[in-house]
Parts: sequence; structure tokens; C-alpha cells
Amino acid sequence: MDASLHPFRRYDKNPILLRSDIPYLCNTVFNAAACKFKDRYVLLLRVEGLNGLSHLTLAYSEDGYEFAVEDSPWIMPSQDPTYEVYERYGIEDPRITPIGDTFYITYTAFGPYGPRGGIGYTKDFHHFQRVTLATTVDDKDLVLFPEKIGGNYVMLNRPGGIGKDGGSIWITYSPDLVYWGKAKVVLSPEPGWSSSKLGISTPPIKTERGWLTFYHGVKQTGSGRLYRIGALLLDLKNPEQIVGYTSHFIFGPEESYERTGDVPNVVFPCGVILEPDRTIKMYYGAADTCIALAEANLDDILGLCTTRQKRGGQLLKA
Ligand code: BMA
Repeated sequence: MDASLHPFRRYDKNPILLRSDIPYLCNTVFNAAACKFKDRYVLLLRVEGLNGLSHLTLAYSEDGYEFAVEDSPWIMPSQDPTYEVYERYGIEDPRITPIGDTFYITYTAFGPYGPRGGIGYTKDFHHFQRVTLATTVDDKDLVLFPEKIGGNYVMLNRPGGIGKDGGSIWITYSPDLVYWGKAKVVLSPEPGWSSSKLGISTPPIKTERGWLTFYHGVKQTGSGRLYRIGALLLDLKNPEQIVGYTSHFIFGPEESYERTGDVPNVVFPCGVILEPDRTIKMYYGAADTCIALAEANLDDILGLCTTRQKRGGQLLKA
């Protein structure tokens, strides 16, 4: 296959994690955050329990391919009154961003009012401390940048994607991770493969050409939603500025484990790891039912980020 159009190669032993790999009873495992900690690969798995509500469980690997899952969940919906109602229906889709020696974990908190974005942190992958619920409802896909920019923490998020078309990727800033402001739209749905809504998938990686992130584009089809992946490059100093993005999706459901499952036709990465040889390992949930891995060369991806935003954050609808 042409690497310029299909830059990702699937791991030949995909899927790497299934429900049967979880040491306790559950429904599915999917959408995992990824990072390295003390020379090991870490996945923070979204595990959906038998009751249909999600929690987060750790898995470790020496080589990034074979993971051993911990015996019990790590982060459960909070019982603290500050959080309890907002996490009552589960916590989902984690992302991990290391800043200095702290690993920040962003996640979707689900409750009767709808989805909100939560932020917490760990330094040792034992103790997890919540910081705040950083958004109000109808907001998901929070990722933090791995360093402060202009003295502020910087976050991408996706308000307004529930139940209707039109969810865009936004950027917002905070001096302390609690109070967020100066929010602006970065990228909106466009006619075609991402016509319904967008969301940032993976935390930004610093490259020579800009902050590289992967995002999911959703198209509403006659048989449901189709989730596919594009790449987006943001300016290093002014990340509201788009350096380039892929003019087409660069990864989408093809294999049977991506086509068939609890939610068919979904690939949903929440974590990437950049290796010293410039290989990107992308861990993704497939059909909301298992976790798979695909690899690409960083330079192939950067080479595909050629489209410039022409209409400054406006909703580009047909
Ligand atoms: C999104 C999120 C993901 C999920 C995807 C497909 O809105 O809820 O967790 O993988 O839908 O169902």
C-alpha cells in the first residue's frame, strides 16, 4: 500500500487487547491512553463493566506490543460529592499528557447532565488526584499540550458534539488547570469524511514542524456513524494557528475487528508514542470492543499535513 496515502501499518497480531485479557468480568475494553513510564509502556484502558458503565484500568508492556492488564480497576467514578453526580454514568476515553514529572490524565466524565471533561494527575501510577472538571456539559475529547505555552496550560476540547452535527475542535488556556478561557475554534467539520463532527484523539507531540495531533472525523451514514482519523499540525508558539492538516482521512475501519463490534466502523485512538527512530505507535479502540495498534513513520505523517485552513475556524458546511 502507498505509505503516502495509507501511512499506518496494522500490527499483525491485532487486536492487542480483548475482553478475555481483562482479569475480571467486563463487557469490553477499548479507547486507551498511552505513555512510557520508567522504561515501560503504559496503557490506561477504558473498560466497560457488565453494567455498561466505564472505568479505567492499567496495563503494562516491555515492548509496546504485548500488554499485561492489572488485576483490578485503577480509577473508578468518584464518590466525592464534588464529582459524584457528574461521573455517575462512568469515566471514559482517557488521554495522558506528561508535563515535567507529572502525568496529567484527561477523561470524559459521564453523568445525568451529559459528558464533561475531567483533569487529574499521577506521578507514580498508583495515586490518582483529581484536579477539576474543566468544562460544563456536552464537551469531550480533552487533551493537554505537554508544556505550557506563553505561561499557560493549553488544552484542545470538543464542545457541542452530542445529538446533532457540528462539533468542532476548540483551544483554550489556563494559568492553573482550573480556570479556562480565551477559547477559540481551531478546526470544524468539512463536507466529506468529517462532515458530522470532529474531536481531538491524541495529545500533541512536539515536532520540528509543529504540534502533531491525530483527530477523529465522523460521518453520519445511512447505517450509522463512521469514525476515521486525520492528522493536524499546529504552530509551536501559537497553537491556534494551523500549520497544515491532512486533506483526507489517513486511517479508517477496514479489518473485521474494526468493522464489527458493539459500535461498528469505529477506530478511536486516545494515545500515541513516538519512538526514537521516528516510528509512531498509535493505540486505538476498534468498534468499541477491543484495542489495536498501528504504526507509521513520523515523516510520512508530516508530509501529508498539507492543507491550510482557508476560512479561519468557520463551520465549513456544504
Ligand atoms: C464517541 C465516544 C467514544 C466512542 C465513539 C464511538 O462519541 O463516546 O468513546 O468510541 O463515540 O462509539
